[in-house]
Amino acid sequence: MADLEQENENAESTALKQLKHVGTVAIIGVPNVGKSTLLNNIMGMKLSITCKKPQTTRNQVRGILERPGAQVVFIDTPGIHASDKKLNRYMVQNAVMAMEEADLVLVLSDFLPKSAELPPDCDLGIKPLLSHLAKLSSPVILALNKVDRLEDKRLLLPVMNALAKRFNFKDIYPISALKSDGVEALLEGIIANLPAGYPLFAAGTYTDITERFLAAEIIREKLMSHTQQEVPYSSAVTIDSFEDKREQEKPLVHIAASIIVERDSQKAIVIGKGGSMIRAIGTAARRELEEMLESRVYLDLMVKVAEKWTQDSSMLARLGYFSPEVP
Ligand SMILES: Nc1nc2c(ncn2[C@@H]2O[C@H](COP(=O)(O)OP(=O)(O)OP(=O)(O)O)[C@@H](O)[C@H]2O)c(=O)[nH]1
Ligand SMILES: [Mg+2]
Repeated sequence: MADLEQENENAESTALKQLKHVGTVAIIGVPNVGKSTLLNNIMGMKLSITCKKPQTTRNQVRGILERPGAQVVFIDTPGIHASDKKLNRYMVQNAVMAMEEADLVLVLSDFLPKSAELPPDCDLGIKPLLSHLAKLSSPVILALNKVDRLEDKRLLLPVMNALAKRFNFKDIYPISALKSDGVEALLEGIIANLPAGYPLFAAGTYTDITERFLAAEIIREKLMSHTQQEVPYSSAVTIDSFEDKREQEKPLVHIAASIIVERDSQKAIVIGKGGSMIRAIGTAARRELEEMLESRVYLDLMVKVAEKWTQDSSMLARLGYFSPEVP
């Protein structure tokens, strides 16, 4: 008991100790520029799913980075884009809210220069963001991602100088989130721009997402990569049961999940000929879940139709996509 009291006291005193640099950093950009890849790279683990198709991330995903004297809460957000669909409006609202509440905004762009001259109409491919950025009072840092694709790296410096003159960014960093290039310099720049403060999360906390949420997301990632056209954008995944038997002699996690689509025709695609597609999705998801959960995994997948769920507020809320801002 005395030990426990001592432990609580220690935890409290750690929480009450000011750090030199503390804050939330919203990672913002249009779809597909590599925001989730960057969060995973910073955290050294997969917290957020990624895909070569756009509009992958739908919720805020937090990764909490601890460095000596610093705690940084990175928030991965959905790509900002224009759409009338309720699900998409929820996604964009989610990103805008994260940006407005952040202590620092990290804008990610995959603009890569083709010559040393910055074209006069260059908007860095971030036009959908510009009106939101104009309203912010917090510092905004730009990272040019995917520089591993740039053949002539000598173009970077003159173009970054021109960008610094044209846009009001606090700093500009070239990075490759995929190859881990320039990320450390970016982190140092971010941390230097955060004020002193009390930790926002208890020491040792590295995320706010649950294994259950990540399991659903990993299934959705495999679904997105295996299917085409509208199916990835008409699908959601729910975890119906998550039986954790990792404590037993032969560790096992039994997951039952449903893939929700909007139409019977989409259900047929997800199931595939003789069940071939759902088997492929299930196998890919199970392999990754086994690695993540460090256990054998039994995965039961069902496919269900919920007509027009991407347009239906109550269905969206039931699937975890709820925002008071999107009626
Ligand atoms: N070559 C290269 N590809 C990258 C890099 N970073 C991300 N990608 C790829 O770009 C694609 C999109 O990456 P995501 O991390 O899912 O992008 P996102 O910005 O989170 O996308 P949304 O969630 O849809 O807004 C994936 O195929 C990534 O592998 C990079 O530094 N270099
Ligand atoms: Mg993403």
